[in-house]
Amino acid sequence: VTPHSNITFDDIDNFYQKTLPMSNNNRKKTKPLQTPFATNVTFENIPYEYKNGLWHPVGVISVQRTAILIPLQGRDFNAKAFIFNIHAFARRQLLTYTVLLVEQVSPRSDRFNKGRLLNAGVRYIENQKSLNITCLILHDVDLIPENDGNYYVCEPSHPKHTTVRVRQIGSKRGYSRYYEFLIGGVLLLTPDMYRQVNGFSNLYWGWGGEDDDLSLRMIQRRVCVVRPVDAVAVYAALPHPHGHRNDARFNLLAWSTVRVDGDGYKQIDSLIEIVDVKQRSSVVHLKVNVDVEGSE
Ligand code: NGS
Repeated sequence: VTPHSNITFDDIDNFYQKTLPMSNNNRKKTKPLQTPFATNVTFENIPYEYKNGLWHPVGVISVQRTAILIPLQGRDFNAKAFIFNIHAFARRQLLTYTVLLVEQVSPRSDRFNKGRLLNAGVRYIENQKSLNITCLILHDVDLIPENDGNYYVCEPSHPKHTTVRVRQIGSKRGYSRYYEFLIGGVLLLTPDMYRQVNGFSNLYWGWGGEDDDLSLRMIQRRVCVVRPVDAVAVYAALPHPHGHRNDARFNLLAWSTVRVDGDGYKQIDSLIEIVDVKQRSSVVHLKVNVDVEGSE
């Protein structure tokens, strides 16, 4: 059973509108949301208000201004479960934040281009100057953080990779651990660090490799990635079918470090077009054509 597969984004908006226009006095009692992995998703004790494009905890000044970016292609069922959980998680940590769904639209290719989506999402954030975002969280849509001690706070001069141990929901296998080099899944970094490595390569179409490419960029630019301790860096992975593998990924990786300056965030504007921006109560939903005519 896929969690929340039968609800719509409008249902989520209604839920937020009823429960979250938040000042201390006008909040209504609501039933906690039930999900298979977080049984008590509730916001009631944490007053929040939405102003100038960000969610703010009332009476608290957060240490950072955070944008959570979720690249997306055809996994709405994961996105809905994710959105419920990430708001609750962010609020328990008293973050000042926004959530951006960056969804791929591509008339010419059905291959997922996560690098272009994230570059586009970061550019969008950077263009919204008044948001003044100081921490970017690049977040896979299928990963639900399970420990509130996994602080979604950027380190000033080190990217932080937080998906250290991951369990598949519905599997008996327990937590797996990945290779040391991996920085995919969930990565926190400042906009400055993102620019320092020129973001992601734009050339990866299909599943795999774009995150390893970023890892190589960081090594080349002498950027050292840190991780939280094992006990808190735990995630539940939502079920989903697997995407098309990118057969070209190993060749691309071989030449990754020579492309850093010429293929990445700086080059994104000519490759993509934001075709729709929808401000919902719970997320900003961008639709991005990652494959505009004439781009390679
Ligand atoms: C590696 C992929 C990464 C991917 C990682 C974990 O093999 O892009 O697996 O994948 N690298 C290459 O293919 C070169 S996961 O188990 O999360 O689906 O992130």
